[in-house]
Amino acid sequence: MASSSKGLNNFQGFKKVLDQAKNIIVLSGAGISAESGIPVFRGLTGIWRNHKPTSLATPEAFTANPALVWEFYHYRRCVAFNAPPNNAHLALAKFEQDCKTQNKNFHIITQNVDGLHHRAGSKNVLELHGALSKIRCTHCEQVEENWENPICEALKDRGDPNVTEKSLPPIDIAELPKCKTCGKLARPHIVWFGENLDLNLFEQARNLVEACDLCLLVGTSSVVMPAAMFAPLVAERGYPVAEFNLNDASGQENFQFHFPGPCGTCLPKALGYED
Ligand code: BV8
Ligand code: ZN
Repeated sequence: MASSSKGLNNFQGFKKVLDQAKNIIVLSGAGISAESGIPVFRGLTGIWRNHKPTSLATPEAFTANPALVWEFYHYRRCVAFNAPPNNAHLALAKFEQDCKTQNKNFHIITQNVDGLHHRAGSKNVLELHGALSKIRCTHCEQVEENWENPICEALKDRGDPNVTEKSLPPIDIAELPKCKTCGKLARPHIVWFGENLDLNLFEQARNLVEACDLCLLVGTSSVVMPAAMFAPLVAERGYPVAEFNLNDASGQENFQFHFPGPCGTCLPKALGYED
């Protein structure tokens, strides 16, 4: 593939930069999990009973109809818990091991909540927006891991993306997941739109962004703040950003490298694991 001044498919140039870098970060979004069969976030629109995910992933939606929001997350848990990590996740997990032997720092900052980086074997992962496998008490704020599927009896056989809501019997709030500590209603431990990120996680991510000398931006439409400002920050600091996306998502001219195509193919190739 021809490379151009825009660093389009410049695998050789990227490999040189990669070999010299000492503090590498990956910023990943829903596109890295697409080849695992998980619908991308903006692609989810209309997939789940014609609801826009951005209208369900909000505290207001949960207050208004906790059962509907829990059905949405029950569906997402079913899909994510049964999805295998793909070659992009696996290549990053392998690369983390190689960085360790070469005394390089490597971290993944992900917007995804599907847990696939961990399942691929990655250790240094910051889950900026939380995780489908965690729930938090709406009363005492206790956070617990929960892989049960269904998470509660009332959600068994619910969550079908194609069914018309009206045909379903309502789920009483008392039947929804509860906190194991105080027994009150639990919610997904996920950052919804309009909610603050965990400040400690955000600070950690900011520090990694300020300290890195190479940033790989993988499978994100770069529209959700504050995660979308990280890669441009690296470029403004004068360090290389390599974007892996089906298309030229961010359109950022000051990103040094662009690898258009499925990241399950381009990323292992760029990291030198596949020809
Ligand atoms: C906050 C959990 C303050 C939920 C998520 C107006 C303007 C600007 C900002 C705002 C605004 N109004 C409100 C805001 C703030 C808002 C925001 O950004 N809204 C957007 C919609 C405009 N942000 C917030 O509310 C955040 N909170 O700002 O608080 C603060 C600030 C700093 C510090 C503390 C507090 C909270 C945002 C978190 C929302 N929660 N997730 C859930 O998942 O259920 S975000 C959600 O979108 C997902 O996590 C998802 O990961 C994320 C971003 O989407 P992408 O990952 O990029 O996915 P998308 O589908 O969009 O794109 C997929 C990409 O992959 C595409 O480019 C596609 O081409 C590519 N692709 C597809 N297949 C492949 C591929 N690439 C390679 N290979 C493939 N095979
Ligand atoms: Zn509680």
